Amino acid sequence: MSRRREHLLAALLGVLAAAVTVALGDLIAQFVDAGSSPLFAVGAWVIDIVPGWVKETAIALFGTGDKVALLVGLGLLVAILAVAAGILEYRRSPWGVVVLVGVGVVAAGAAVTRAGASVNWILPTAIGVAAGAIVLRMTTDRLRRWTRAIADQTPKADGIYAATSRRGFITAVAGSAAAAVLVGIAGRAMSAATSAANVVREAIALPKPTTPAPPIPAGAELGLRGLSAVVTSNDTFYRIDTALQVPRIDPAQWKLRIVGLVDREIEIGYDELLALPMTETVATLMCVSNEIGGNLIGNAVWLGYPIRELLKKAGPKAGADMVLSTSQDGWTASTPLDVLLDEKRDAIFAVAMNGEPLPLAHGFPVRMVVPGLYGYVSATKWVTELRVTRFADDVAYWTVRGWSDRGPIKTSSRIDVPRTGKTVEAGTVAVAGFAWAQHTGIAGVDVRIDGGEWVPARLADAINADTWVQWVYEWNATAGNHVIEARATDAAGGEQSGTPVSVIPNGAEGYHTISVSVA
Ligand SMILES: Nc1nc2c(c(=O)[nH]1)N[C@H]1C(S)=C(S)[C@@H](COP(=O)(O)O)O[C@H]1N2
Ligand SMILES: [Mo]
Repeated sequence: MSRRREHLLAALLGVLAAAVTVALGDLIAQFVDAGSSPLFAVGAWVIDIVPGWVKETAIALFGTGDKVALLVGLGLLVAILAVAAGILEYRRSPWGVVVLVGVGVVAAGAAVTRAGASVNWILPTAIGVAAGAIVLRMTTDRLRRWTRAIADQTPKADGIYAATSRRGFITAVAGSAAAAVLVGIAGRAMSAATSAANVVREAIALPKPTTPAPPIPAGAELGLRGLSAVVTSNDTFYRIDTALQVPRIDPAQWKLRIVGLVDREIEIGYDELLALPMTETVATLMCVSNEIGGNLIGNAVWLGYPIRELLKKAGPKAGADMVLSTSQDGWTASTPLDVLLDEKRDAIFAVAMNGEPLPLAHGFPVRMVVPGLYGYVSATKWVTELRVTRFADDVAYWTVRGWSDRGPIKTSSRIDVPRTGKTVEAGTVAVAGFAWAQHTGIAGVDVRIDGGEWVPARLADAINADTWVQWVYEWNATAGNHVIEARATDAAGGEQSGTPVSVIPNGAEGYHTISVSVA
């Protein structure tokens, strides 16, 4: 085979490996976050770092096609690098793989440094590069065997060896190419499904609340540096669920059914639900897996329809004591029936979160929000069915896995500032955090320094009894190392327990304790 032909084939193998890398990275990104796709992450990063004049020239040249131009440009760059990697791997293995990994490191770096990224954003690039490297190694190896077989032909083997090597090479290339195409199609199809769901979501006109929540008191937010905001934004709100792939539900297809021990079954669609009188409520959602001091807790303004109204219409039968809610993806939660029927509790089918239709990851189009219960026994996202039943007859997803069948939230507190391990200056130091006892309310927070006397902190204004409350304690800090603890007391007189208890089976207990050095 001619040198030229060898190099041409090696270059194509580089392009094939790059295609595998990009396609698989894009598919994995659909499970992590669309923004973590290697090509898009690098593109977004380039947009951020190029000087203003380059951007303006690009816009002047390509107009609104500037982003397409950028992606085409990046594609060309990737192609050049891929050709180089293919030839290098063929001639000087493992240098081609080194080039591939090097480009991967840059792309992964671009991905993790995106706004809102987490370490998981490395995964699409890492997995893509790993697969690309395997393809590059394997196919260049097959090419080498084939060309060697042609060169080595002895009279006896007479072409047979060369023919088998050729077949091996073609099989490897065709297999990898087919895989790249299939993976690429799957990734794009999934991405299209998400954008379709997002387009539908963005077009929704939310109804005005018939029962609006009272305005949030200005004094609810202390506005201290390092203290989380009293209302959590949608993009910083914690997310916990078993969904590997966020369900994408078309509201036009969505139906909620109420079945089981009821006088009459009920079925309602999304538009019918939106047409009902909506209640607005502020409530703090929390995960039972939240460790002491953890951040699996968030507070939002919800808009929705009271669950009790639909339950009353269905007419629960005597003997029923539980509602098993099921999500589109088959997850279940067991919620006490009396809690859902409570006239004084805003348990709702929520359609909006902080003034927006529910984000896909937070349960679009409809989820449950039940003040006072941990999420695993109440906050069903993508909810599609409520079965009125009995605790004796049905069990929920997490109950089977060792968690309690009931999960009222425990009175607790957290210290946000100073951060544990920090050094602060002597003098007045604001020690501040949150306390919560959803649906009971917070009566006070006490702080204790170095195991001394408990002293009261100042509470910010409460939004309502269903929300967490900020608190602050002006500490006169003296030089040395200190241990600070916080303890909440709820409006029913219940005091946060200081004896450490693990999160399983029904929520952590203990004081959040931090250590700081004062200089
Ligand atoms: N469909 C579905 N809903 C779910 C879950 C789930 O795994 N699947 N997890 C629950 C748990 S354990 C919690 S703590 C809350 C978290 O809600 P968030 O992700 O909106 O913060 O959702 C609840 N709803
Ligand atoms: Mo949870």
